[in-house]
Amino acid sequence: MNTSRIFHNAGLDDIAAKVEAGERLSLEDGRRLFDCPDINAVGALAHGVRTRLHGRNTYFVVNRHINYTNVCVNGCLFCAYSRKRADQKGAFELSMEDIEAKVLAHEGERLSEVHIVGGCHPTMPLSFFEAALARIRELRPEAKLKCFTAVEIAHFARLENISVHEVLTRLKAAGLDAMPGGGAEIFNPEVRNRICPEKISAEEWLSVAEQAHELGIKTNCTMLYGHVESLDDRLDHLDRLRCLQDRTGGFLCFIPLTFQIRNNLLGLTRQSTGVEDLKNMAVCRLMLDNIPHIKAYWVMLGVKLAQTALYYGADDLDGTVVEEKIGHMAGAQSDNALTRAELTGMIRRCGLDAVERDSFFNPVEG
Ligand code: V47
Ligand code: SF4
Repeated sequence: MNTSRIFHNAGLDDIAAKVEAGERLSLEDGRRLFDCPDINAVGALAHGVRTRLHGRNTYFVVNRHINYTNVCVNGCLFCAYSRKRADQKGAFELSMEDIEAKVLAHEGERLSEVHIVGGCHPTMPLSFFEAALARIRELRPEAKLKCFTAVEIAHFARLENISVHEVLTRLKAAGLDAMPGGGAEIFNPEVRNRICPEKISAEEWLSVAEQAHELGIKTNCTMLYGHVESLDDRLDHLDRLRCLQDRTGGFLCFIPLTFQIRNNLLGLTRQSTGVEDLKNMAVCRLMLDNIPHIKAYWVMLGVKLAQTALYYGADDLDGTVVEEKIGHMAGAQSDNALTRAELTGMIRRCGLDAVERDSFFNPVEG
């Protein structure tokens, strides 16, 4: 059966025509895609966009994650990773020496990215992070530094009693190249109030991202889904991201984060199904018409579903990761790390072309 027949049978003729013409989909179109029972038709539309943008190229990065602390003043109810106080069981704080040791692990292997995020610690000063970035730059000059979510940036500003602009300017001067996309969760204020009442608002998150973009700092963006939000909340979230992207063009990659249910304080016990994850991936690709890359984060999805998602709109798998904590403390079943060879094999065995990249999606010679 050809694809136009598939779209016709799924009642998606008009949406397929818009996608073909490169027209923006409305929120109603997005809702029809979510409600369409034919997951393969929705996936085929998204795969068409992914192929138009990237062909068979499928990106990955040789990176390592460093979580500098899980002590966090925010106490989001979905978060299994954080601890309110440093003396609580399971709480940790890395020293400069700990960070250096992590950066120097696997010293013989080229590292393209260091991804640093942590809790909003009540006392760790901005000067510590400036010194850490400068030290990592010295130890790993080849690596791009993708560090601190908008939530952490806003936290540093509050803690130091300075503006977000000043925090960003100082971190950029210390070596910050780009920022990861965490902390966006779901922008709807009622949902935010239920799942992370202490966290910065949607407006503040978007404002930090906008200020970073204005300073030439590219960022990623995320959506945490599969908890208490509705499908319309997801669409509102995607719409707010693409509206900011229209203004700044500063988002590189979007990562849908499927909620991991273990150890949450919301009483949620239902893990999203693979079908829901794939449908969501496809709808995100179709709605975010101005964000170049969509990531299938293997840590949260698991390797096999991440591979399948490469045919539902995703073009990136993130990377080697090494020592992921946030998803695993919430029950993610994936390994803690993949090697370059494993990632390359994972992609090639799906019939796609593996492209090793840096944080900006520039190809890196393997
Ligand atoms: O902001 C917390 C989420 C995020 C859970 O930018 C959870 O390249 C699922 O943003 N289940 C941090 N998700 C991770 C993140 C990220 C990861 C990889 C790459 C990039 C990138 C960004 O993790 C948090 C929060 O939204 N999170 N708890 C949970 N139980
Ligand atoms: Fe803190 Fe981030 Fe966990 Fe919220 S999600 S409690 S901000 S570490």
